[in-house]
Amino acid sequence: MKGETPGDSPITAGGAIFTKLKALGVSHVFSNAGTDFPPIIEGLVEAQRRGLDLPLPVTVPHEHAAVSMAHGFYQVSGRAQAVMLHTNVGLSNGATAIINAWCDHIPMIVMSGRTPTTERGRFGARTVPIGWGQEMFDQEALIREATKWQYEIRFPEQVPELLDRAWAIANSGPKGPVYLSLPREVLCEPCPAEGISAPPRMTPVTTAPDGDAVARAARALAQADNPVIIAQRGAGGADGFAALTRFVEDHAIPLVHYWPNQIAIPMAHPMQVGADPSPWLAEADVVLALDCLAPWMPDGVKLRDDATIIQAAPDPLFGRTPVRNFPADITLAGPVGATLAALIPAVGAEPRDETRIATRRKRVAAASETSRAAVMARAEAGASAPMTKDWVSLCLGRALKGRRATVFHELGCPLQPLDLDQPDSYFQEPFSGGLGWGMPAAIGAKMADPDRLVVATVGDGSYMFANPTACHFVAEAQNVPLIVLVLNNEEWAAVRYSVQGLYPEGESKTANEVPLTSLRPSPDFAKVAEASRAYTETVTDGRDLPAALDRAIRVAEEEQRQVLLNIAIARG
Ligand SMILES: Cc1ncc(C[n+]2csc(CCOP(=O)(O)OP(=O)(O)O)c2C)c(N)n1
Ligand SMILES: [Mg+2]
Repeated sequence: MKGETPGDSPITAGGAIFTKLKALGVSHVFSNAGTDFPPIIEGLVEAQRRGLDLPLPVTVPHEHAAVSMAHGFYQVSGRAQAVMLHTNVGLSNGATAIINAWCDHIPMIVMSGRTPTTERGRFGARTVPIGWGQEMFDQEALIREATKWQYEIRFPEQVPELLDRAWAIANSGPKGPVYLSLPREVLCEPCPAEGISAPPRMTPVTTAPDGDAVARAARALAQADNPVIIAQRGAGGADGFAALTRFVEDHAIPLVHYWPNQIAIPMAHPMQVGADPSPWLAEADVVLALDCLAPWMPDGVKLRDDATIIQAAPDPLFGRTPVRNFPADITLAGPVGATLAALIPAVGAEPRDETRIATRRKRVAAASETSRAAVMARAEAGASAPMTKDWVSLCLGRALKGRRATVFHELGCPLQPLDLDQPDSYFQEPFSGGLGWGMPAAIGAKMADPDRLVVATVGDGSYMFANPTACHFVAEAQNVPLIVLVLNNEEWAAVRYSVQGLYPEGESKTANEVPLTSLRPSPDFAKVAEASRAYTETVTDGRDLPAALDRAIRVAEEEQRQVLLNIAIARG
Protein backbone atom coordinates (compact mmCIF):
# COMPACT_ATOMS: atom_id res chain seq x y z
CA MET A 1 0.00 0.00 0.00
CA LYS A 2 2.82 2.42 0.87
CA GLY A 3 3.70 4.99 -1.77
CA GLU A 4 0.25 5.43 -3.32
CA THR A 5 -0.37 8.76 -5.05
CA PRO A 6 -2.58 11.13 -3.07
CA GLY A 7 -5.29 11.27 -5.76
CA ASP A 8 -7.52 14.28 -6.34
CA SER A 9 -9.74 14.32 -3.30
CA PRO A 10 -8.77 16.73 -0.50
CA ILE A 11 -7.12 15.39 2.61
CA THR A 12 -7.20 16.43 6.26
CA ALA A 13 -4.21 18.58 7.26
CA GLY A 14 -2.06 15.95 9.02
CA GLY A 15 -2.11 13.79 5.90
CA ALA A 16 -1.01 16.68 3.69
CA ILE A 17 1.74 17.86 6.05
CA PHE A 18 3.18 14.42 6.72
CA THR A 19 3.05 13.39 3.06
CA LYS A 20 4.86 16.56 2.03
CA LEU A 21 7.47 16.12 4.76
CA LYS A 22 8.20 12.63 3.46
CA ALA A 23 8.61 14.01 -0.04
CA LEU A 24 11.21 16.38 1.42
CA GLY A 25 13.23 13.48 2.85
CA VAL A 26 11.92 13.70 6.41
CA SER A 27 11.64 10.21 7.89
CA HIS A 28 10.72 11.09 11.50
CA VAL A 29 8.40 13.68 13.00
CA PHE A 30 9.22 14.03 16.69
CA SER A 31 5.89 15.08 18.12
CA ASN A 32 4.22 16.17 21.32
CA ALA A 33 0.50 16.48 20.72
CA GLY A 34 -2.32 18.57 22.21
CA THR A 35 -5.76 19.94 21.49
CA ASP A 36 -4.40 21.60 18.34
CA PHE A 37 -3.70 18.15 16.92
CA PRO A 38 -7.11 16.65 15.99
CA PRO A 39 -6.77 17.55 12.28
CA ILE A 40 -3.17 16.32 12.39
CA ILE A 41 -4.01 12.98 13.96
CA GLU A 42 -7.21 12.47 11.96
CA GLY A 43 -5.36 13.35 8.74
CA LEU A 44 -2.54 11.00 9.61
CA VAL A 45 -4.87 8.04 10.02
CA GLU A 46 -6.64 9.01 6.81
CA ALA A 47 -3.32 9.15 4.93
CA GLN A 48 -2.23 5.80 6.38
CA ARG A 49 -5.50 4.25 5.14
CA ARG A 50 -4.97 5.82 1.72
CA GLY A 51 -1.57 4.13 1.62
CA LEU A 52 0.43 7.35 1.35
CA ASP A 53 4.14 7.32 2.08
CA LEU A 54 4.59 8.98 5.49
CA PRO A 55 7.36 9.72 7.95
CA LEU A 56 7.23 7.92 11.30
CA PRO A 57 5.30 9.89 13.92
CA VAL A 58 7.27 9.55 17.17
CA THR A 59 5.55 10.36 20.45
CA VAL A 60 8.04 12.18 22.68
CA PRO A 61 6.69 13.12 26.12
CA HIS A 62 8.85 16.25 26.45
CA GLU A 63 9.47 18.90 23.82
CA HIS A 64 13.10 19.57 24.78
CA ALA A 65 13.77 15.90 24.15
CA ALA A 66 11.80 15.93 20.86
CA VAL A 67 13.83 18.80 19.38
CA SER A 68 17.09 17.32 20.68
CA MET A 69 16.26 14.00 19.00
CA ALA A 70 15.90 15.79 15.65
CA HIS A 71 19.25 17.47 16.44
CA GLY A 72 21.13 14.20 17.02
CA PHE A 73 19.38 12.55 14.09
CA TYR A 74 20.76 15.19 11.74
CA GLN A 75 24.24 15.02 13.21
CA VAL A 76 24.86 11.43 12.14
CA SER A 77 22.68 11.32 9.02
CA GLY A 78 22.84 14.80 7.48
CA ARG A 79 19.06 14.58 6.98
CA ALA A 80 16.89 17.36 8.44
CA GLN A 81 13.90 16.11 10.41
CA ALA A 82 10.67 17.68 11.65
CA VAL A 83 9.26 18.43 15.07
CA MET A 84 5.60 19.08 15.84
CA LEU A 85 4.67 20.67 19.17
CA HIS A 86 1.61 21.90 21.03
CA THR A 87 0.80 25.65 20.63
CA ASN A 88 2.82 28.21 22.61
CA VAL A 89 3.37 26.02 25.66
CA GLY A 90 4.87 23.13 23.72
CA LEU A 91 6.97 25.57 21.71
CA SER A 92 8.34 27.26 24.82
CA ASN A 93 9.22 23.86 26.32
CA GLY A 94 11.16 23.18 23.11
CA ALA A 95 12.72 26.64 22.90
CA THR A 96 15.95 25.76 24.74
CA ALA A 97 16.59 22.87 22.38
CA ILE A 98 15.76 25.13 19.41
CA ILE A 99 18.40 27.58 20.71
CA ASN A 100 20.84 24.63 20.80
CA ALA A 101 19.98 23.67 17.21
CA TRP A 102 20.36 27.30 16.13
CA CYS A 103 23.77 27.59 17.75
CA ASP A 104 24.87 24.27 16.21
CA HIS A 105 23.57 25.08 12.68
CA ILE A 106 21.22 22.10 12.70
CA PRO A 107 18.47 22.29 10.09
CA MET A 108 15.01 21.13 11.13
CA ILE A 109 11.41 22.09 10.49
CA VAL A 110 9.74 22.98 13.79
CA MET A 111 5.97 23.35 13.78
CA SER A 112 3.52 24.07 16.54
CA GLY A 113 -0.20 24.65 16.61
CA ARG A 114 -1.78 28.01 17.12
CA THR A 115 -4.73 28.07 19.48
CA PRO A 116 -8.02 28.79 17.62
CA THR A 117 -8.59 32.48 16.93
CA THR A 118 -12.35 32.19 16.63
CA GLU A 119 -14.55 31.77 19.70
CA ARG A 120 -17.51 30.07 18.00
CA GLY A 121 -19.37 29.30 14.81
CA ARG A 122 -16.54 27.77 12.78
CA PHE A 123 -15.18 24.24 12.54
CA GLY A 124 -12.02 24.29 14.68
CA ALA A 125 -13.08 27.24 16.88
CA ARG A 126 -12.32 27.20 20.60
CA THR A 127 -13.83 24.31 22.49
CA VAL A 128 -11.96 24.48 25.80
CA PRO A 129 -10.79 27.36 28.03
CA ILE A 130 -7.15 26.88 27.04
CA GLY A 131 -8.23 28.40 23.71
CA TRP A 132 -8.10 31.72 25.57
CA GLY A 133 -5.24 30.82 27.90
CA GLN A 134 -2.81 29.85 25.12
CA GLU A 135 -3.50 32.79 22.81
CA MET A 136 -0.55 35.13 22.17
CA PHE A 137 -0.08 38.32 20.21
CA ASP A 138 3.16 37.04 18.74
CA GLN A 139 3.77 33.32 19.27
CA GLU A 140 6.70 33.33 16.85
CA ALA A 141 8.52 35.75 19.16
CA LEU A 142 9.22 32.79 21.46
CA ILE A 143 11.76 31.41 18.98
CA ARG A 144 12.30 34.25 16.49
CA GLU A 145 15.92 34.83 17.47
CA ALA A 146 16.73 31.15 17.20
CA THR A 147 15.19 30.34 13.82
CA LYS A 148 16.12 31.39 10.28
CA TRP A 149 12.56 31.86 9.12
CA GLN A 150 9.16 31.91 10.82
CA TYR A 151 5.70 32.03 9.35
CA GLU A 152 2.10 31.28 10.19
CA ILE A 153 0.23 29.32 7.56
CA ARG A 154 -2.92 31.18 6.38
CA PHE A 155 -4.58 28.79 3.90
CA PRO A 156 -4.55 24.99 3.66
CA GLU A 157 -3.37 25.04 0.03
CA GLN A 158 -0.13 26.65 1.24
CA VAL A 159 1.05 23.41 2.86
CA PRO A 160 3.25 22.05 0.04
CA GLU A 161 4.82 25.35 -0.99
CA LEU A 162 5.48 26.61 2.52
CA LEU A 163 7.08 23.34 3.57
CA ASP A 164 9.21 23.39 0.41
CA ARG A 165 10.39 26.86 1.30
CA ALA A 166 10.92 26.04 4.98
CA TRP A 167 12.99 22.97 4.10
CA ALA A 168 15.16 24.78 1.53
CA ILE A 169 15.86 27.69 3.88
CA ALA A 170 16.69 25.37 6.81
CA ASN A 171 19.16 23.48 4.61
CA SER A 172 20.85 26.56 3.14
CA GLY A 173 24.13 27.57 4.76
CA PRO A 174 24.52 28.51 7.53
CA LYS A 175 21.90 25.86 8.24
CA GLY A 176 19.44 26.10 11.09
CA PRO A 177 15.92 25.52 12.36
CA VAL A 178 12.85 27.15 10.78
CA TYR A 179 9.41 27.51 12.32
CA LEU A 180 5.90 27.23 10.94
CA SER A 181 2.88 27.84 13.13
CA LEU A 182 -0.34 26.01 12.36
CA PRO A 183 -3.60 27.72 13.39
CA ARG A 184 -6.29 25.19 14.22
CA GLU A 185 -8.96 26.66 11.92
CA VAL A 186 -6.61 26.41 8.93
CA LEU A 187 -5.77 22.83 9.84
CA CYS A 188 -9.50 22.10 10.03
CA GLU A 189 -10.10 23.02 6.40
CA PRO A 190 -9.69 20.25 3.82
CA CYS A 191 -6.26 20.44 2.16
CA PRO A 192 -6.01 20.07 -1.62
CA ALA A 193 -3.94 17.00 -2.40
CA GLU A 194 -2.16 18.67 -5.28
CA GLY A 195 1.59 18.84 -4.81
CA ILE A 196 1.73 17.10 -1.44
CA SER A 197 3.89 14.24 -2.68
CA ALA A 198 5.99 16.28 -5.10
CA PRO A 199 9.75 16.36 -4.50
CA PRO A 200 11.40 19.64 -3.40
CA ARG A 201 11.07 22.50 -5.89
CA MET A 202 13.75 24.66 -4.24
CA THR A 203 17.40 23.71 -3.95
CA PRO A 204 19.12 24.75 -0.73
CA VAL A 205 21.79 27.36 -1.27
CA THR A 206 25.45 26.41 -0.93
CA THR A 207 28.18 29.02 -0.95
CA ALA A 208 31.85 28.66 -1.83
CA PRO A 209 34.71 30.81 -0.59
CA ASP A 210 35.93 33.61 -2.78
CA GLY A 211 38.83 32.46 -5.02
CA ASP A 212 41.01 35.42 -4.16
CA ALA A 213 40.51 34.82 -0.42
CA VAL A 214 41.44 31.15 -0.87
CA ALA A 215 44.63 32.15 -2.72
CA ARG A 216 45.63 34.63 0.00
CA ALA A 217 44.92 32.12 2.75
CA ALA A 218 46.92 29.43 0.92
CA ARG A 219 49.90 31.74 0.47
CA ALA A 220 49.82 32.78 4.14
CA LEU A 221 49.68 29.17 5.34
CA ALA A 222 52.44 28.02 2.96
CA GLN A 223 54.77 30.82 4.00
CA ALA A 224 54.09 30.61 7.72
CA ASP A 225 56.79 29.65 10.19
CA ASN A 226 54.38 28.84 12.98
CA PRO A 227 50.91 28.18 11.61
CA VAL A 228 48.21 26.70 13.84
CA ILE A 229 44.71 25.40 13.15
CA ILE A 230 42.00 25.68 15.78
CA ALA A 231 39.02 23.42 15.13
CA GLN A 232 35.72 23.40 16.96
CA ARG A 233 33.04 21.80 14.81
CA GLY A 234 34.92 19.11 12.94
CA ALA A 235 36.16 19.27 9.38
CA GLY A 236 32.86 19.38 7.52
CA GLY A 237 32.20 15.67 7.13
CA ALA A 238 34.12 12.49 6.33
CA ASP A 239 35.91 13.87 3.24
CA GLY A 240 36.99 17.01 5.05
CA PHE A 241 38.20 14.91 7.99
CA ALA A 242 40.32 12.70 5.74
CA ALA A 243 41.66 15.65 3.75
CA LEU A 244 42.50 17.70 6.86
CA THR A 245 44.20 14.69 8.48
CA ARG A 246 46.50 14.35 5.46
CA PHE A 247 47.00 18.11 5.19
CA VAL A 248 48.22 18.70 8.76
CA GLU A 249 50.52 15.69 8.38
CA ASP A 250 51.90 16.83 5.04
CA HIS A 251 52.50 20.43 6.11
CA ALA A 252 53.26 19.72 9.77
CA ILE A 253 50.63 22.11 11.12
CA PRO A 254 49.52 21.70 14.75
CA LEU A 255 45.78 21.41 15.28
CA VAL A 256 44.15 22.36 18.58
CA HIS A 257 40.72 21.01 19.51
CA TYR A 258 39.60 23.97 21.60
CA TRP A 259 36.17 23.33 23.19
CA PRO A 260 35.27 21.14 20.23
CA ASN A 261 31.86 19.70 19.73
CA GLN A 262 33.13 17.45 16.95
CA ILE A 263 36.63 16.20 16.15
CA ALA A 264 38.50 17.38 13.05
CA ILE A 265 41.36 14.82 12.89
CA PRO A 266 42.07 11.62 14.89
CA MET A 267 42.87 12.29 18.53
CA ALA A 268 46.10 10.25 18.41
CA HIS A 269 47.41 12.10 15.34
CA PRO A 270 50.92 13.49 15.90
CA MET A 271 49.72 16.96 14.84
CA GLN A 272 46.77 16.89 17.33
CA VAL A 273 48.15 18.99 20.15
CA GLY A 274 45.32 18.95 22.65
CA ALA A 275 42.81 21.45 23.91
CA ASP A 276 44.84 24.52 24.85
CA PRO A 277 45.51 27.01 22.05
CA SER A 278 47.36 29.62 24.15
CA PRO A 279 51.00 28.42 23.77
CA TRP A 280 50.50 27.96 20.01
CA LEU A 281 48.75 31.30 19.59
CA ALA A 282 51.53 33.14 21.45
CA GLU A 283 53.98 32.26 18.67
CA ALA A 284 51.62 31.84 15.68
CA ASP A 285 52.16 33.96 12.57
CA VAL A 286 49.14 32.41 10.81
CA VAL A 287 46.00 31.06 12.50
CA LEU A 288 43.30 29.12 10.68
CA ALA A 289 40.12 29.09 12.79
CA LEU A 290 37.95 26.34 11.38
CA ASP A 291 34.27 26.94 12.13
CA CYS A 292 35.03 28.46 15.52
CA LEU A 293 32.40 30.61 17.20
CA ALA A 294 34.90 31.30 19.99
CA PRO A 295 38.40 30.20 18.86
CA TRP A 296 40.18 31.29 22.04
CA MET A 297 39.58 33.35 25.20
CA PRO A 298 40.49 36.96 24.38
CA ASP A 299 41.16 37.57 28.07
CA GLY A 300 43.96 35.02 28.28
CA VAL A 301 45.56 35.18 24.83
CA LYS A 302 48.01 37.70 23.39
CA LEU A 303 48.42 37.36 19.63
CA ARG A 304 51.51 38.48 17.74
CA ASP A 305 50.96 41.91 16.17
CA ASP A 306 51.83 40.53 12.74
CA ALA A 307 49.64 37.39 13.00
CA THR A 308 47.30 36.71 10.08
CA ILE A 309 43.97 35.30 11.23
CA ILE A 310 41.99 33.25 8.72
CA GLN A 311 38.42 32.43 9.65
CA ALA A 312 36.62 29.67 7.72
CA ALA A 313 32.97 28.94 8.47
CA PRO A 314 29.57 29.04 6.76
CA ASP A 315 29.41 32.65 8.02
CA PRO A 316 32.94 33.48 9.20
CA LEU A 317 31.83 36.65 11.03
CA PHE A 318 28.94 34.86 12.76
CA GLY A 319 26.72 37.81 11.95
CA ARG A 320 23.83 36.68 14.13
CA THR A 321 26.02 36.80 17.26
CA PRO A 322 25.81 40.32 18.67
CA VAL A 323 29.31 40.62 20.16
CA ARG A 324 32.20 38.68 18.65
CA ASN A 325 35.36 40.61 17.87
CA PHE A 326 37.99 38.03 16.94
CA PRO A 327 40.13 39.39 14.11
CA ALA A 328 39.42 38.04 10.63
CA ASP A 329 42.12 39.13 8.18
CA ILE A 330 40.92 36.60 5.63
CA THR A 331 37.39 35.19 5.62
CA LEU A 332 36.51 31.95 3.85
CA ALA A 333 32.73 31.64 3.68
CA GLY A 334 31.13 28.31 2.91
CA PRO A 335 30.68 24.78 4.20
CA VAL A 336 33.93 23.76 5.89
CA GLY A 337 34.32 20.61 3.79
CA ALA A 338 34.10 22.60 0.55
CA THR A 339 36.46 25.26 1.87
CA LEU A 340 39.06 22.64 2.74
CA ALA A 341 38.62 21.07 -0.69
CA ALA A 342 39.55 24.43 -2.23
CA LEU A 343 42.18 25.52 0.28
CA ILE A 344 44.26 22.35 0.61
CA PRO A 345 45.23 22.01 -3.09
CA ALA A 346 45.90 25.75 -3.19
CA VAL A 347 48.41 25.41 -0.34
CA GLY A 348 49.88 22.38 -2.14
CA ALA A 349 50.48 24.51 -5.24
CA GLU A 350 52.60 27.03 -3.30
CA PRO A 351 56.37 26.61 -2.99
CA ARG A 352 57.43 24.37 -0.05
CA ASP A 353 60.31 24.82 2.32
CA GLU A 354 61.08 21.19 3.19
CA THR A 355 63.62 21.99 5.88
CA ARG A 356 61.25 24.31 7.68
CA ILE A 357 58.44 21.76 7.51
CA ALA A 358 60.66 18.91 8.75
CA THR A 359 61.89 20.93 11.71
CA ARG A 360 58.36 21.96 12.59
CA ARG A 361 57.10 18.40 12.28
CA LYS A 362 59.58 17.20 14.88
CA ARG A 363 58.74 19.98 17.30
CA VAL A 364 54.96 19.62 16.96
CA ALA A 365 55.05 15.82 17.20
CA ALA A 366 57.14 16.03 20.37
CA ALA A 367 54.69 18.51 21.93
CA SER A 368 51.76 16.33 20.87
CA GLU A 369 53.39 13.27 22.40
CA THR A 370 54.08 15.09 25.68
CA SER A 371 50.53 16.42 25.96
CA ARG A 372 49.04 13.02 25.09
CA ALA A 373 51.25 11.24 27.62
CA ALA A 374 50.12 13.70 30.30
CA VAL A 375 46.45 13.17 29.40
CA MET A 376 46.83 9.37 29.52
CA ALA A 377 48.80 9.40 32.78
CA ARG A 378 46.19 11.60 34.42
CA ALA A 379 43.43 9.31 33.17
CA GLU A 380 45.24 6.16 34.38
CA ALA A 381 45.62 7.72 37.82
CA GLY A 382 41.85 8.09 38.09
CA ALA A 383 40.96 4.39 38.45
CA SER A 384 39.98 4.93 42.04
CA ALA A 385 36.75 4.57 44.03
CA PRO A 386 35.05 6.85 43.19
CA MET A 387 36.81 7.33 39.85
CA THR A 388 37.58 10.35 37.66
CA LYS A 389 35.81 11.32 34.45
CA ASP A 390 39.14 10.99 32.61
CA TRP A 391 39.35 7.34 33.66
CA VAL A 392 35.84 6.71 32.32
CA SER A 393 36.90 8.30 29.01
CA LEU A 394 40.02 6.18 28.79
CA CYS A 395 38.05 2.97 29.45
CA LEU A 396 35.26 3.95 27.06
CA GLY A 397 37.72 4.74 24.27
CA ARG A 398 39.30 1.31 24.76
CA ALA A 399 35.92 -0.45 24.82
CA LEU A 400 34.85 1.26 21.59
CA LYS A 401 38.10 0.65 19.70
CA GLY A 402 37.47 -0.83 16.27
CA ARG A 403 33.69 -0.37 16.48
CA ARG A 404 31.47 1.98 14.49
CA ALA A 405 30.50 4.09 17.46
CA THR A 406 29.48 7.61 18.39
CA VAL A 407 29.81 9.26 21.78
CA PHE A 408 27.46 12.07 22.76
CA HIS A 409 29.04 14.10 25.52
CA GLU A 410 27.32 16.49 27.88
CA LEU A 411 29.52 17.00 30.91
CA GLY A 412 30.29 13.31 30.56
CA CYS A 413 33.48 11.78 29.16
CA PRO A 414 36.16 14.39 28.36
CA LEU A 415 37.39 14.15 24.78
CA GLN A 416 41.16 13.97 25.08
CA PRO A 417 41.55 10.48 26.66
CA LEU A 418 38.84 9.00 24.42
CA ASP A 419 41.26 8.34 21.57
CA LEU A 420 38.67 8.50 18.79
CA ASP A 421 39.63 8.45 15.14
CA GLN A 422 36.38 8.70 13.13
CA PRO A 423 34.80 11.98 11.92
CA ASP A 424 31.35 11.34 13.38
CA SER A 425 32.50 9.56 16.52
CA TYR A 426 31.99 12.46 18.92
CA PHE A 427 29.44 15.20 19.48
CA GLN A 428 29.37 17.62 22.38
CA GLU A 429 26.62 20.03 23.37
CA PRO A 430 26.69 23.31 21.44
CA PHE A 431 28.00 26.50 23.03
CA SER A 432 24.45 27.58 23.82
CA GLY A 433 24.74 24.91 26.53
CA GLY A 434 21.01 24.31 26.98
CA LEU A 435 21.45 21.22 29.12
CA GLY A 436 19.42 18.09 28.54
CA TRP A 437 20.58 17.70 24.95
CA GLY A 438 22.96 14.74 25.26
CA MET A 439 20.68 11.80 25.94
CA PRO A 440 17.86 12.63 23.52
CA ALA A 441 20.34 13.64 20.79
CA ALA A 442 21.94 10.21 21.20
CA ILE A 443 18.54 8.56 20.86
CA GLY A 444 17.91 10.52 17.65
CA ALA A 445 21.31 9.44 16.31
CA LYS A 446 20.62 5.79 17.06
CA MET A 447 17.23 6.05 15.33
CA ALA A 448 18.95 7.53 12.29
CA ASP A 449 21.61 4.82 12.19
CA PRO A 450 20.53 1.73 14.15
CA ASP A 451 23.69 -0.24 13.30
CA ARG A 452 25.92 2.28 15.00
CA LEU A 453 26.80 1.82 18.66
CA VAL A 454 25.68 5.04 20.38
CA VAL A 455 26.75 6.06 23.86
CA ALA A 456 25.44 9.10 25.73
CA THR A 457 27.88 10.20 28.42
CA VAL A 458 26.27 12.80 30.65
CA GLY A 459 26.72 14.39 34.05
CA ASP A 460 24.14 13.58 36.71
CA GLY A 461 22.83 17.13 36.36
CA SER A 462 22.67 16.85 32.58
CA TYR A 463 20.83 13.54 32.85
CA MET A 464 18.13 15.15 34.99
CA PHE A 465 17.84 18.07 32.56
CA ALA A 466 17.17 15.53 29.78
CA ASN A 467 13.74 14.54 31.12
CA PRO A 468 15.06 11.01 31.54
CA THR A 469 11.67 9.34 32.02
CA ALA A 470 10.56 10.69 28.64
CA CYS A 471 13.84 9.63 27.00
CA HIS A 472 13.84 6.09 28.43
CA PHE A 473 10.21 5.77 27.34
CA VAL A 474 11.08 6.69 23.74
CA ALA A 475 14.10 4.39 23.78
CA GLU A 476 11.89 1.48 24.81
CA ALA A 477 8.92 2.36 22.59
CA GLN A 478 11.08 2.81 19.49
CA ASN A 479 13.47 -0.10 20.22
CA VAL A 480 16.53 2.09 20.62
CA PRO A 481 19.26 0.15 22.47
CA LEU A 482 21.17 3.20 23.61
CA ILE A 483 23.91 3.08 26.25
CA VAL A 484 23.76 5.90 28.81
CA LEU A 485 26.68 6.54 31.14
CA VAL A 486 25.71 8.87 33.99
CA LEU A 487 28.91 10.35 35.38
CA ASN A 488 27.59 10.99 38.82
CA ASN A 489 29.50 13.35 41.10
CA GLU A 490 26.30 14.25 42.95
CA GLU A 491 26.67 17.91 42.08
CA TRP A 492 26.78 20.58 39.43
CA ALA A 493 30.56 20.69 39.44
CA ALA A 494 30.72 23.08 36.49
CA VAL A 495 28.77 25.68 38.48
CA ARG A 496 30.99 25.19 41.54
CA TYR A 497 34.13 25.51 39.38
CA SER A 498 32.82 28.74 37.89
CA VAL A 499 32.45 30.19 41.40
CA GLN A 500 36.04 29.22 42.15
CA GLY A 501 37.16 30.61 38.79
CA LEU A 502 35.80 34.06 39.59
CA TYR A 503 36.65 33.97 43.31
CA PRO A 504 39.78 31.77 43.54
CA GLU A 505 40.45 32.82 47.14
CA GLY A 506 36.78 33.36 48.01
CA GLU A 507 34.76 32.09 50.95
CA SER A 508 33.10 29.34 48.95
CA LYS A 509 36.46 27.68 48.23
CA THR A 510 36.57 26.25 51.74
CA ALA A 511 32.84 25.56 52.15
CA ASN A 512 31.96 21.89 52.71
CA GLU A 513 28.80 22.12 50.64
CA VAL A 514 28.77 24.99 48.18
CA PRO A 515 25.22 26.39 48.05
CA LEU A 516 23.15 25.81 44.91
CA THR A 517 25.48 23.19 43.48
CA SER A 518 24.88 20.01 45.46
CA LEU A 519 22.73 17.19 44.08
CA ARG A 520 22.69 15.15 47.29
CA PRO A 521 20.96 12.90 48.09
CA SER A 522 21.60 11.50 44.65
CA PRO A 523 18.59 9.74 43.09
CA ASP A 524 19.07 6.08 42.23
CA PHE A 525 19.31 6.66 38.48
CA ALA A 526 19.39 2.92 37.81
CA LYS A 527 15.81 2.74 39.05
CA VAL A 528 14.75 5.55 36.71
CA ALA A 529 16.01 3.54 33.76
CA GLU A 530 14.65 0.27 35.14
CA ALA A 531 11.19 1.83 35.03
CA SER A 532 11.54 1.42 31.26
CA ARG A 533 13.12 -2.03 31.61
CA ALA A 534 16.68 -0.95 30.88
CA TYR A 535 19.66 -3.09 31.85
CA THR A 536 21.45 -1.17 34.60
CA GLU A 537 24.52 -1.30 36.78
CA THR A 538 25.91 1.04 39.39
CA VAL A 539 29.71 1.21 39.26
CA THR A 540 31.54 2.66 42.24
CA ASP A 541 35.10 1.39 41.73
CA GLY A 542 37.12 2.41 38.67
CA ARG A 543 38.71 -1.03 38.40
CA ASP A 544 35.29 -2.55 37.76
CA LEU A 545 34.48 -0.20 34.92
CA PRO A 546 36.12 -1.94 31.91
CA ALA A 547 34.15 -5.14 32.53
CA ALA A 548 30.94 -3.18 33.15
CA LEU A 549 31.40 -1.36 29.82
CA ASP A 550 31.93 -4.65 28.01
CA ARG A 551 28.72 -6.02 29.56
CA ALA A 552 26.86 -2.83 28.60
CA ILE A 553 27.96 -3.11 24.97
CA ARG A 554 27.06 -6.80 24.86
CA VAL A 555 23.55 -6.19 26.26
CA ALA A 556 22.92 -3.27 23.89
CA GLU A 557 24.14 -5.18 20.86
CA GLU A 558 22.97 -8.71 21.55
CA GLU A 559 19.78 -8.13 23.53
CA GLN A 560 18.97 -4.87 21.70
CA ARG A 561 18.05 -3.41 25.06
CA GLN A 562 18.77 0.05 26.46
CA VAL A 563 21.46 0.27 29.14
CA LEU A 564 22.29 2.72 31.90
CA LEU A 565 25.46 2.70 33.99
CA ASN A 566 25.33 4.96 37.03
CA ILE A 567 29.03 5.68 37.60
CA ALA A 568 30.32 7.19 40.84
CA ILE A 569 32.66 10.08 40.02
CA ALA A 570 34.98 11.78 42.50
CA ARG A 571 34.35 15.45 43.19
CA GLY A 572 37.26 17.42 41.74
C1 LIG B 1 19.11 24.60 30.72
C2 LIG B 1 20.30 24.93 31.53
N1 LIG B 1 20.14 25.28 32.84
C3 LIG B 1 21.23 25.56 33.59
C4 LIG B 1 22.48 25.54 33.06
C5 LIG B 1 23.69 25.94 33.91
N2 LIG B 1 24.63 24.82 34.10
C6 LIG B 1 25.77 24.71 33.38
S1 LIG B 1 26.68 23.38 33.80
C7 LIG B 1 25.55 22.92 34.97
C8 LIG B 1 25.79 21.71 35.82
C9 LIG B 1 25.92 20.44 35.07
O1 LIG B 1 25.96 19.38 35.99
P1 LIG B 1 26.37 17.93 35.59
O2 LIG B 1 25.74 17.52 34.34
O3 LIG B 1 26.14 17.07 36.79
O4 LIG B 1 27.94 18.00 35.30
P2 LIG B 1 29.12 18.39 36.30
O5 LIG B 1 29.27 19.86 36.22
O6 LIG B 1 28.75 17.94 37.67
O7 LIG B 1 30.30 17.68 35.79
C10 LIG B 1 24.49 23.81 35.02
C11 LIG B 1 23.36 23.69 35.94
C12 LIG B 1 22.58 25.21 31.70
N3 LIG B 1 23.77 25.19 31.06
N4 LIG B 1 21.50 24.89 30.97
MG1 LIG C 1 27.45 16.39 38.19
